[in-house]
Amino acid sequence: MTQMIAPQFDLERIRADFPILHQQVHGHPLAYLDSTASSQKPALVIDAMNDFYRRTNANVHRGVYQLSEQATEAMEQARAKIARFIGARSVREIIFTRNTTESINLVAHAWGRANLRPGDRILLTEMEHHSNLVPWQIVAQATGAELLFIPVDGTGRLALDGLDRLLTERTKLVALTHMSNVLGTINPVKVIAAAAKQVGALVLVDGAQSVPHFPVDVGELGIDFLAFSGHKMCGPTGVGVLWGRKPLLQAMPPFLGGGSMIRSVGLRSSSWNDLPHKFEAGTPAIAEAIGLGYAVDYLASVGMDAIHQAEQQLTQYAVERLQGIDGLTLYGPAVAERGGVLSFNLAGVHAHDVAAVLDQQGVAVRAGHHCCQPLMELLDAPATARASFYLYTTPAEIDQLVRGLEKCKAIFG
Ligand code: 7TS
Repeated sequence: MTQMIAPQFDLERIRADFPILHQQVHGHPLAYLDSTASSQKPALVIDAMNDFYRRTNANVHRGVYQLSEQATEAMEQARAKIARFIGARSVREIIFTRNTTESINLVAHAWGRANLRPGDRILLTEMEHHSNLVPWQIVAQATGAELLFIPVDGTGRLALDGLDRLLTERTKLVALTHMSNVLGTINPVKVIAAAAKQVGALVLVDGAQSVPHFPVDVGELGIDFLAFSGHKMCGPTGVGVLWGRKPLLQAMPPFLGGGSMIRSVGLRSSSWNDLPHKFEAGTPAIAEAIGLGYAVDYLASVGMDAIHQAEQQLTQYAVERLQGIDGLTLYGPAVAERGGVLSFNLAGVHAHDVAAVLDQQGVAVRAGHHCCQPLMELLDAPATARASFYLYTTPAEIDQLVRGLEKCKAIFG
């Protein structure tokens, strides 16, 4: 069994920052193992939003009065923090959206409808979340573009040996997840982006599971668009981010029309505001954007490298413990190529029953298809149970998971 190396941060101090973690569920300490679906929030994020509503609340980019200016300033500071966090060259490249899903839809509709022609190709992978699949299906149907897929091999990694054949001058966009929310696989985005550039294709990365868990630098990756969600990275729900390279965003038509996104409006036509406002129609999620800025501060203060290292340690420990359970099938690649997401099934027990029994033991895991139905078909599993980790997860919670699974086996024989 692996000796657990202590993380580079004080785990108990980190846990003290998250008020929700300190409670009992069904008479057991809560073991929250569903951060892939949504992370918990540190008190400083909750307090920042509370504070905004108590002291500064007003609409942004509109009023000339003090509160509105302060609200605008706070939101723009958050944008600047996020730009720094992912290595964006300009704050204008940070578009606030509702979530990863909306960020991808923005590119699919604004860029896709303007640029895709019949016969053009979009290259995806077989492990995409529905939010990086369905928007492309809709846009492909509207434009006559074709969808191609990088296959997933038996070990849960992308099979890249055929990449040369899949990428041609007809490929206009490659859109892929940085880390699978089912298998935990971390994809070699930099390598794939370099190959895509050889044929002149743009690259969109679904960073919903990467930006929260390890350092992501858009320049270093050589990509064109990055989509991620605030709620998976210690921030609130209702706010997400699209990063795009400025010349691309400037050339794209708007996604949604309305207030804030215009320069001037006539009865029959209008002109568009500068970036980022062109893509931020209507009143944004102001408190949430500010909260996300604080979440980024928090993650940066702990250190993204330290978070990644701690999660890998924990994953190694969890894999060894789970592999010790008779009848348990664990999906996905070796620990070196994955993050803290473990999907599994217990022989003869439906994943939903596994999750229900675990809940009785205070362990929160998700069960189902995890919005990846095509991948589940490949795994030949209608559903999996999934335990996922974050910076606040402890080895004791993994032990609690393992005890819960033993209980599950006892109940279902
Ligand atoms: N992409 C990936 C890789 C994801 O894991 C998710 C959410 C999304 C996109 C969509 O994010 P949203 O914030 O727009 O909803 N994944 C999950 C999950 O695995 N369980 O619940 C949500």
